[in-house]
Amino acid sequence: MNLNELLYDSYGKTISECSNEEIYAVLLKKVNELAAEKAAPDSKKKIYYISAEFLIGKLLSNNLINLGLYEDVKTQLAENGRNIRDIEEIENEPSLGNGGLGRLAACFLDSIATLGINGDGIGLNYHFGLFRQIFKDNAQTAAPDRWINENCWINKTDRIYPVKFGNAVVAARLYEINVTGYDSVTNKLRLFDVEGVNENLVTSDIDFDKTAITQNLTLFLYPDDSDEDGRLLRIYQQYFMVSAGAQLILDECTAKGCNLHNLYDYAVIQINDTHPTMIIPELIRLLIQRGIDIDEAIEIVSRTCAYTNHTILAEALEKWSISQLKTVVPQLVPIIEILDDKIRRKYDEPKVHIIDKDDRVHMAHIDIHYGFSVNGVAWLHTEILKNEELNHFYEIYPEKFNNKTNGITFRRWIMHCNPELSAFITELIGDDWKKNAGELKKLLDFKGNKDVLKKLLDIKKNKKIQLKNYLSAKQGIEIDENSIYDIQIKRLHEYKRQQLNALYVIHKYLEIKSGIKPTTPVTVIFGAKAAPAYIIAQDIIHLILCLQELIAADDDVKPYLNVIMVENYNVTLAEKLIPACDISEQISLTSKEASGTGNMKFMLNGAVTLGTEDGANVEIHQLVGDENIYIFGDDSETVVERYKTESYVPKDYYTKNKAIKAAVDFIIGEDMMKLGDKVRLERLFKELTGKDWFMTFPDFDDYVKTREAAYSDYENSVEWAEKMLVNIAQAGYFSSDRTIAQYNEDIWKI
Ligand code: 26Q
Repeated sequence: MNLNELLYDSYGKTISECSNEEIYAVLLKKVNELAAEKAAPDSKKKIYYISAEFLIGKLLSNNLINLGLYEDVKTQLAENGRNIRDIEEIENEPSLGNGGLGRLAACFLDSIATLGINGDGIGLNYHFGLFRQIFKDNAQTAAPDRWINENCWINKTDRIYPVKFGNAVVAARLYEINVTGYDSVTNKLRLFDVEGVNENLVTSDIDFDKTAITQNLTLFLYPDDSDEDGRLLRIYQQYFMVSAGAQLILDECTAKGCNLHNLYDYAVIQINDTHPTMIIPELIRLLIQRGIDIDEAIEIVSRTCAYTNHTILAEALEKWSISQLKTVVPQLVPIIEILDDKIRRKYDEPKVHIIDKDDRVHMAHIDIHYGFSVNGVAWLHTEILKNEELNHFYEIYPEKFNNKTNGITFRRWIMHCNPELSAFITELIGDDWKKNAGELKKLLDFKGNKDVLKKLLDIKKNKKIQLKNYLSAKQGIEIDENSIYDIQIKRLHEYKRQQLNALYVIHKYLEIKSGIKPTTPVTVIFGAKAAPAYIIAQDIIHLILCLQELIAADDDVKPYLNVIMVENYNVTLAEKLIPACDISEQISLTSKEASGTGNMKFMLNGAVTLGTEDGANVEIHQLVGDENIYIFGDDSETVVERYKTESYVPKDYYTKNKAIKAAVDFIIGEDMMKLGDKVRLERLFKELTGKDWFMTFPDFDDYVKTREAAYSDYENSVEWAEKMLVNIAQAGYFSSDRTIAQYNEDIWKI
């Protein structure tokens, strides 16, 4: 690609004369053309990955890497005094997801294309992605995040499908984003948008008229489901997505010669959590409409659909009431009733019925009964599904249950975000690891090689300086590159236990105040958005922001401990934070985090995990061994048992354990009250001492001890670098290429 020529054709200017915006626009257009030329050849069978979220992140560099153009473009820019990182800055991040589930879908699309598998994503073209987080008075506020402009990656098509609701018919227009594979084919992310969406419905912040369905369907990605209007809109969104998606799938299959009786030979539909579950009754409805009898329609659809579960938190499992469904999608209700009736005739156990005694439809139950595969997203998670949460279903259909441990795309999560480390790895073991991640194991040969270990430390230091400069320039935050970077970045949720990390910070603060000072200073970094309606999560953010302010103003403590919460944590920021991290905080209450994927990104970039034996941490632990991970906390049996027997009383710990009492009391102590909001801090104090639903107190002592052990081990830089090396070497298993190969081998069979 000759960038000067391209720019000259468009603007009559050279690289050095063009603005960053102009260079970005020209690259976008050219990359889009080149990507389209690599469109995957049609195969008979195709995978449709349907998901309410695709957290794709910025695409320019990702696409340049996948098309093999990155180095060339970077060099041409550099030769003319320009930096590709400045061009990247122009792109708006499409935040079309809340967190892990959405980001997983994006990594999967990358790997599906990379493996040359014919497969597309199906989702929604939200005009505003996840809200932009702005801190004001030590609290989170939310602003709309518009990402669509004339220079973005969506391509409009002329395909439109009608979607019929109880009270309206809307037109779903298809938009497409090219999904490039690494040195491979291009697939598509197909996003439906309602014609006539009205951005003026937004009143203030992220509030909008939730009842104007025909104008608001694709206005916002949902950050929560806090009120009735909101919940109804969520059902409208879901049906809009699955109805248009089902029509698209049937169209494509029939165009390839499918007679609908053999749909499963042409399509496999992977249902990403229960958000797209209505595609099952919708497909059944469409097949009946096209002349197939209901029993056969059910059989066909059951052989086409597979379901992935991402959570064991009961409150997160979707249940819609029959009356809600009657309002939004009355045409599906008789079908759902038939699906339920068939189950009731076979099984007396109410726990496996689809409609419960309160007339609520359990969406996951539809997927399990009427799909051919049910998978969890990490070994422990799948075990808990089989033996606890979904045990009644497992006893009926043991053959449907399988595990697919999550993975991440190495193109974004090392090659793009850490080119320095990538280049060094290639220097040591050659280039094959980029396509065959298992090759990273060859790095183990360099254990004990002082030069290699030193170089790893140098690269880490360099990334720490880059992060320092970025945060200073963008957020006015100052950090010390000679400190330990201890990072927890993920959605704010009580089960993920940012509050436990915050209690440690208080404990450490008090220790420093009493004269016990760490050898190496520590920078504790948080990044997290909280659902606007999730009050306790907001309170935890408030606590952290107050601690940040308190410590920054305390000259006794500041040189040893720095606490910061980055604003508006998103994919773009993750790409800067992860390569700079020394210690990766993965401290969810054991049994609660289905997998986690941040844990994998950190290890790949040479951070060492401090975590519980939860989700994919279990597999990380197995791969790296006790020496190269810091594990603490109660095991999942203990936790599950404690819930069952309701035997946990936080007050017992609070009164008996001095360190816990001191840290928790501090929340409502004089210093914090001066800075913070009394209502928030007292509510959080009460929550912890009275409920502590995610059991931070029982794990507190072990957490402190283990964290101190990690800090102490950090002092021996050679030994630490060896831990980094082993983590990188063993991260190959967590390539999403491996995950997708397993989905294809066991489920999709394309
Ligand atoms: C549901 C109803 C109404 C509104 C929103 C939602 C909603 C939205 C997003 C429910 C759940 C989500 C997202 C869940 C999620 O991200 N789960 C994570 O999935 C990752 C990928 O498998 C795992 O690694 C994480 O452990 C899991 O928490």
